[in-house]
Amino acid sequence: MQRTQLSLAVLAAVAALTLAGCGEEKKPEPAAAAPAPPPMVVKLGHVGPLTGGIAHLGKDNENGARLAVDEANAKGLKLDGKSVKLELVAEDDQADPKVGTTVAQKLVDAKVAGVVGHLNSGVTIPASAIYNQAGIPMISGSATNPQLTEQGFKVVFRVVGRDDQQGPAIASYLAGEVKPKTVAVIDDATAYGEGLANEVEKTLKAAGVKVLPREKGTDKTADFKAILTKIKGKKPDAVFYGGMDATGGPLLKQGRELGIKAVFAFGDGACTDKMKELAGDASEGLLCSQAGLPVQAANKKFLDAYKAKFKIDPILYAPFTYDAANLLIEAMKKVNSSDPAKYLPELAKIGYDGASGKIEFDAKGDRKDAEMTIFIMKGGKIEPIAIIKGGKTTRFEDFLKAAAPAAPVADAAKSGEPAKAGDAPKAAAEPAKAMGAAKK
Ligand code: ABU
Repeated sequence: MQRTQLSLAVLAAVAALTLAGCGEEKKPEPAAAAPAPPPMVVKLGHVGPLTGGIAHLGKDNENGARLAVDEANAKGLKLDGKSVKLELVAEDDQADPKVGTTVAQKLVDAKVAGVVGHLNSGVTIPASAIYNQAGIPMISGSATNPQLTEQGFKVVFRVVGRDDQQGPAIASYLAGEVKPKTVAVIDDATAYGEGLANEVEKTLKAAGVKVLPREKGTDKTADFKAILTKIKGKKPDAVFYGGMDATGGPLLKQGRELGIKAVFAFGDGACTDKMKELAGDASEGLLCSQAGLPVQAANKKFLDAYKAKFKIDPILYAPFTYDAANLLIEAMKKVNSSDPAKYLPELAKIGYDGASGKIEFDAKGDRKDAEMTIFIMKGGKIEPIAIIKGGKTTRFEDFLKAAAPAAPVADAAKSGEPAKAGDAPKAAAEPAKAMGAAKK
């Protein structure tokens, strides 16, 4: 036994000496590199109608917000020393106030850090109370009813103008250029449609224009023939409709089919190229307004990026929802935090150069100095005629020249050609001249 132990000890010593001699001393394994911690996920909500008659506008809004989020992620975002991945939580409010409050609560429960939306004023206003209760900032890129920012909610912002700016702008155009004696006003009984129609009526009456008793549809009306037949008998020179393009298209088509020759004028919700698809040739000569700069005046970087990502052009509010999402992100970056309580004060005082121009908010959360645009439908496309800002009217052609001298100019803007609608009253050749009542 002793001999065996001795032999083993000798063998071990020889082996150790041999290894040492060969320089094969066992080195400690290097510690494996620690995996990078996963990025902190910050959720941003987007809400708009993704189903129903104006789903195309809801999707356009969502695309704008998604582009901003994807760009920020691609660039890389760090808050408080941590890598951040933004996640867009997109919800469908079906343009319905009840559904809107349900999905607003869903977003609050999902702990989103901010919300872009909603699209419709009638949905945004009740939903805003839920975000306000939860202290979550929300920015609408399209809701124009003044009441939204008159509620005194500190979390509420919008990057478009208000209908008490838009209504006077389109009504002043009508009164000053089309010079109607009598105007029929129809609305869709929503907060937006009715509110805008009220503003238009007020301005027309102040300009001495006779306004017929109000006619009403809904945001789902498909057949306006009874209303239009009644209106036709009163021979108005112009018809104003407060509503969205999904109902404005059929209204215009049916109006022309019934032989109404009046100039038709709509607000922003029905100021899209979709009118050609919905109303066909009846859409030619339509006048309409937008409570912001036209989509074609959005910056090139945005327009190119949108087209590259979604393979279509933006429709209406996408530059505004893009800006809204970027505003939330910028405010977070400024305070190095996605905590709404920390970045909200920064958002309220932000100055930001967006796709839709320079953005600052007033004390109510409204966009300061929002532009209003007047358009005409020509050759199946809505084309900007004039921009109104701070009470000053600029022909779109001149606006573009001032902004970017080499920018291409739309045909209608070049000619300054006014509305033509069948045998409608002739408008003046200088569309911008009589406007200027667009101040809040
Ligand atoms: N601004 C027109 C469409 C959205 C809204 O209801 O206000």
